[in-house]
Amino acid sequence: MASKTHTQATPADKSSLKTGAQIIVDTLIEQGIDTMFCYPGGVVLPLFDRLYDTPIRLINPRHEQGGCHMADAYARASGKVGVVLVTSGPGACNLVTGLATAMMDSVPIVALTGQVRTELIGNDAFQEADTTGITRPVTKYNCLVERIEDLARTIREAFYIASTGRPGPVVVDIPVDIEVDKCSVNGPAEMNLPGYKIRTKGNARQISITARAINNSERPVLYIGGGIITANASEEVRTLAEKAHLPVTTTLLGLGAFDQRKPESLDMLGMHGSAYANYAVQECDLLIAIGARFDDRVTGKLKTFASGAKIVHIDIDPASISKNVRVDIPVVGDAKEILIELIKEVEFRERKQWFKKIADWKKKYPFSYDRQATTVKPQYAIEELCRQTKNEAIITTGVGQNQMWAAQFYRYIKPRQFISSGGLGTMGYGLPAAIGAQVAKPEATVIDIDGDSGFNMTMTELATAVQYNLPIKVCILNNGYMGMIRQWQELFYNKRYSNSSLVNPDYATVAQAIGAVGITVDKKEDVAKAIKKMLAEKKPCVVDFRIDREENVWPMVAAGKSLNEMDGLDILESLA
Ligand SMILES: Cc1ncc(C[n+]2csc(CCOP(=O)(O)OP(=O)(O)O)c2C)c(N)n1
Ligand SMILES: [Mg+2]
Repeated sequence: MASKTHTQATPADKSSLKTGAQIIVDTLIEQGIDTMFCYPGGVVLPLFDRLYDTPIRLINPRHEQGGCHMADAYARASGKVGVVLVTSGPGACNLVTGLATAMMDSVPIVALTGQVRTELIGNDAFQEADTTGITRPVTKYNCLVERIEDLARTIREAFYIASTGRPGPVVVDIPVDIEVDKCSVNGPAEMNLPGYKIRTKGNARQISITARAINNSERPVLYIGGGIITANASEEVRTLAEKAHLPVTTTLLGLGAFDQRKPESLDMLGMHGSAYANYAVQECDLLIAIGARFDDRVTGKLKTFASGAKIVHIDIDPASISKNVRVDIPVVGDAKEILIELIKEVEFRERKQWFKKIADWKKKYPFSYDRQATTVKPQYAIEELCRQTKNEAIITTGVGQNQMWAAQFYRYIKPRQFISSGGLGTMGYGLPAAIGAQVAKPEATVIDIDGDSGFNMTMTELATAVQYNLPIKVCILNNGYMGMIRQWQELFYNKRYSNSSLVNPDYATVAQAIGAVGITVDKKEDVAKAIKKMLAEKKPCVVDFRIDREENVWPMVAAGKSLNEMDGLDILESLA
């Protein structure tokens, strides 16, 4: 690779000559980056060579998808931007699922991808892929760096775009010749984003109208999503709920944004949400949505969703207002800033009848399961996990039944505690997410509650946890099925279990072969002591819970049904 020298129009005495790789490293350090998830390849070797001498911690996943999920969970657990670095072609292509996962859940990631030499782009060069073309629909922003003079500015812009407004993943594609070229650098490059504007301060009039609507409401419900966690606005939500006396339900991604032990908590709403949250939403006269996006798993049939309610929507993203559900009072801006203003104007109201009605629903239809059963019930394992970790662990999940039981039976008390792929529903997320969260929070107990099938997808990352001595725990709720698929086939396809049963390896043996600890639990009476042993382990530890194979998740709003048309209520009622 021939090295070229470029100069910027700056006085030579104040500037210094740097390679592109050095500029990247300096910009990353300037951005406060201390950890990166990266996988090498030919076109990123100049950069890896520079990174070798920096204090930045480099974590090497076993697959780029895993690395991207690690960066994603690192961001969710810490509130910082997750950074991933991969090579061109196959490396960049392997990021796609991870980027789409982050995009759907508004998670800030900066992905640096190597690209073939500028002169070879478009030539079907070795390991060439059109990375910006491939990743455009799954990123908030992406670009190819075409001149070394643009490099520092572009990376700064990437961090800014990823982390501001509604956050999301950003890809910066860097041809290898730009890594080795030299450029004279004079101070930090200024960002240039004239078209990118973020409004954080909410309209004062709209906020007053919202406050009045709350003060007049007899049957309000606060419906909060992951945006509350992103905006670090949990404290403000608690103050609002207490001051105005509002019941609070959260989305899957909102879990942890409101302490579920509090009396105002309605727990999660939606397809597998609580009956009391779903009924309350359907019967409320005012629905105040904050940092949530009316996802179809939340609303059920749109036509009948909260049909008697006036709807307030507070969100940083103007594009999400009235996208799925018509909103009466929109307030665009940062949730925390808006809540601070809103709190000043709301008044306490008793709402005795409303809270009595909610208490009755709670009593009649609690989340429940057969506690007398002699088999290992997944819900019992999670309740025991919650008890032994005192509600304090960081929980990551797979997708499917395991994810829904983790949402229903662990009780979350603080933000950034529940880390799950909500929007995309990416199986295989749980294990790499646990690794990313553990890197971000070395002192925390981090547990992946996973499905057998989801674990199968990325279990190779257990070797990453072993290599970096990360004491993550994995609880596989092993039903030998793609359980959620089997549940749908049982209910809607006449029990024809087409392609949904699995022949699995012995996970404890697999864990041991990789250098982790493996435990198998096939008796109910062994659950508590296995969890105790797992929590005391310093090594990564996998517990294979051989659960009741045909256990279902209840309640369930079947696809296309209204939120109040839940199946399984008779089961919950009989177990209450
Ligand atoms: C990558 C990916 N492929 C397919 C699906 C569709 N899907 C949703 S849940 C599920 C089954 C999950 O099985 P398992 O991981 O064992 O979890 P369980 O439901 O049994 O707890 C499948 C295949 C998905 N969500 N993600
Ligand atoms: Mg399963």
